[in-house]
Amino acid sequence: MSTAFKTTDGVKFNAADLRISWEVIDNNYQNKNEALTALVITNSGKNVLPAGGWKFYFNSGRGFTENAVSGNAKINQVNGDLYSITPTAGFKDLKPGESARIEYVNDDPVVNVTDAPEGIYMVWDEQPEKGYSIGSFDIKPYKPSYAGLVTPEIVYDRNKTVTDIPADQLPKILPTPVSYTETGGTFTIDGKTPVVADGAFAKEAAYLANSFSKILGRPLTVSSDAAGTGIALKKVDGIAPEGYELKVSGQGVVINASTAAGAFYGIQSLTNLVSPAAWVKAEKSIKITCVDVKDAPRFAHRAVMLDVARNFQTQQQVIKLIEAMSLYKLNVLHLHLTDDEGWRIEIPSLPELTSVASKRGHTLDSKTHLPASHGSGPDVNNPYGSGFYTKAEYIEILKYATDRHIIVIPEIETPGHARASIKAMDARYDRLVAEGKKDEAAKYLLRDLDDKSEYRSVQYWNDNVINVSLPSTYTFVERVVDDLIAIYKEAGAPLPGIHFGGDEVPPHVWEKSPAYLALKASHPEIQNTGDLWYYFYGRVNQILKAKGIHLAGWEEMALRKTKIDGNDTYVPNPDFTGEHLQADVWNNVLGGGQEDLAYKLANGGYKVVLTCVTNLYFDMANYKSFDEPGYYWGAFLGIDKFYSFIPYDYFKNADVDRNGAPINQNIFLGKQRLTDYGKSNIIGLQGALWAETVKGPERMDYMIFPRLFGLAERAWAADPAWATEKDPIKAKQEYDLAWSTFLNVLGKRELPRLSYYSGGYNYRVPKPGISLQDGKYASNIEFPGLTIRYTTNGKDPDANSKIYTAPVDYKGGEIKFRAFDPKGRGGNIATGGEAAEGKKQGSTL
Ligand code: TNX
Repeated sequence: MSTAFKTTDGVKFNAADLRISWEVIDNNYQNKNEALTALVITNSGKNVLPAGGWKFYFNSGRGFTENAVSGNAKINQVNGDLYSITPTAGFKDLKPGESARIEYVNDDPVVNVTDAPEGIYMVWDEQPEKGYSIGSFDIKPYKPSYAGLVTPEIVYDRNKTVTDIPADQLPKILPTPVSYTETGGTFTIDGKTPVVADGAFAKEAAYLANSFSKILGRPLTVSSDAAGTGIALKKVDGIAPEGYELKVSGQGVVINASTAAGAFYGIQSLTNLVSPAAWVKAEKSIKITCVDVKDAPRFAHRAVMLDVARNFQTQQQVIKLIEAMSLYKLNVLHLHLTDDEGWRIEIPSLPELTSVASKRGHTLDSKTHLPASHGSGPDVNNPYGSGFYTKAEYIEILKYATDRHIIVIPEIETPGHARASIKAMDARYDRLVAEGKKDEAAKYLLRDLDDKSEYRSVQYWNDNVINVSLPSTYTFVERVVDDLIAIYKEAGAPLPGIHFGGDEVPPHVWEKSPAYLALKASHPEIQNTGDLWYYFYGRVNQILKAKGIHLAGWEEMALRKTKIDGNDTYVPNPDFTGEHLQADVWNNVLGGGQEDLAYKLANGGYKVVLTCVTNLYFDMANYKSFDEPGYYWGAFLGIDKFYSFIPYDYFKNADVDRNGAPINQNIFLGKQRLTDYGKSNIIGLQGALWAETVKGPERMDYMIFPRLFGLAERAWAADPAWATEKDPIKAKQEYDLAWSTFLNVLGKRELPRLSYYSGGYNYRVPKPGISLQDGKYASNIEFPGLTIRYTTNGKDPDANSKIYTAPVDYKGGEIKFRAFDPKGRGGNIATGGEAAEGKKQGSTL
């Protein structure tokens, strides 16, 4: 995209000549708990930036006061997270080499880098439909001093409780099997070891033979000779579905299972027994520790939700996720394929869904593509803003997942969070109207053209809710469902359920829609717009039921809003119990009042997938620190939150609120606990990666790994002793030992494996902890086994810096510690000593 534009008064200015940086000036401006921040705009070109006649656009999930404190600009919200900044009379011509500052107030203090504006671009008033990329944007380092800040010193104290356990004493299968015994000795697998499989497990045998080629440089041979020794896959009745028995002895490997899924998990456990080093380069043979394992999962539904709508992820990246999920025995991939900011799957009958709504770039009307969001910028070729899976690509994903016993649940978000669908169907309407086909045009329309209702969604959109009173909405739903069924059929993939969203519909929607008023007049059960909710999901459920598919949704789908003593409350909607509706329940924000929602719904008869924001949200930041990316509206989520989650009693070890402050246990008084009947309705667990802040594959890996191990452990392994132990002291001792073992397994086995497995994952390498004691700097790391390196010359440690082995004499100046994975990939840096500004010590940035 060109960046030069000539204005009518002859001024030529190239937006690429602008360098913009953002900085925090005062994080508690005028003691109002608001942040004063600045955009510093530098003209690095040879021409003058005129004082006016242009705007900047940018994205942010935050709110701002309209007038810049610096008196030279106005900030206006456009829609959703898109804002414009218009220079006012106070903005002067910016000559080459000069900088200007726009200082403005943010409604909330800045917590981390995710709070910075993003995707700034420029638009000239005379050419409003065209956006120009600026030259560069950067975030100035900032050292906050807010409550709850996690410093490297605090990290040090936390890591201190982790004992270092020698690698040979660690269990070699994760998630933890029901029973696991090392029986002594090893068995050697080489290129000649045959795989001998029961006919029912032919596919699994082929998978095993192929997957070992990455370790041995050639695939294993599959033999039907039942007498041969090697790796035997045997069908044995009486083993739990998905369960298996694995025996490795000097004579060979035997995997018994009653189902193909069970045989597959036996294979994955065998793969897990292989030393992580085997993935670095192929060897002629590998030794496997002899074990006796009996295993079966705790929950049938072990899911990861991936949002590819907010920011796109490639097919390749989804396949990589499937690889890791299957190794650690997760079996459901819930793909959030549509939202306000994008539609990501080709639906052959409705081409505008992708030709228009899979693209983002500068636009004033969303007619050919959607607007910039989450920093995707003016250019429709941005790889995170734009993109979709063709039917063929999606089929490949499905086949890949099916071979690994993973079900892919598509999510079509309705009726809220649906701007992409609405705009696509508007574009289809416009096209057919222009062709003179008015009736055909309205067939799939998702909004009432005469609706004058005004609303703003939680994420500030004013036009993102499908009108559920229109018959065309149901024609659309059925069309999409039929196309999805055809796609899954062609892939040979199961489609037990479709997720229809049901998240966050704002107040005042539909109120002034003639279509709604007409529906209400003919349907006595519809008294107000709230009742439309049950009407809509009732109809969607009927559409799906007729096709043998169950309806899944976010919690609101299963709720009926009512009042108690005049206050709003929710009860499980009795209309749908008995319909086997699957509710993914996320809201248990501590102190928010809905802590028991998941238990209420399970007790009330809904099939519940625990997707608790306090313990299972991958998009939340790991902890409170400026350099740790991610949202934090629900909680800060270190891997300990995933690991320590107690599915049947998650109140039990809830300790801190979303600000990291200790919670008052009284918030659980009067809350529903899970009944035995309710337990039978908890079908599983789901970790969720929402993607507003996730641009590109590296960040996706960073947010998911290694927290995924905590999820896998809780979804698969039996209830650990510490979760049910009544004596708190004993429970704590049990927990501490289990936690240390888990972290050592990660640091010494699974993270080194992930560095190479399937091309390698960009998992989060944590910042080391540091502590100054008696003139020496000590350092430690959350995952014992990762290498810590340090420098004392002010430079950032790299893969060649000195390795930390014992406390380092401190003689003044800056000292920097950084952990590395086996490939030499470094994490965030812990800086000790006198930092550049003369502060005593703290984290970088
Ligand atoms: C809430 S949790 C949402 C999503 C956002 C997410 C960001 C839920 C069902 N809705 O739309 O992406 O927060 O954390």
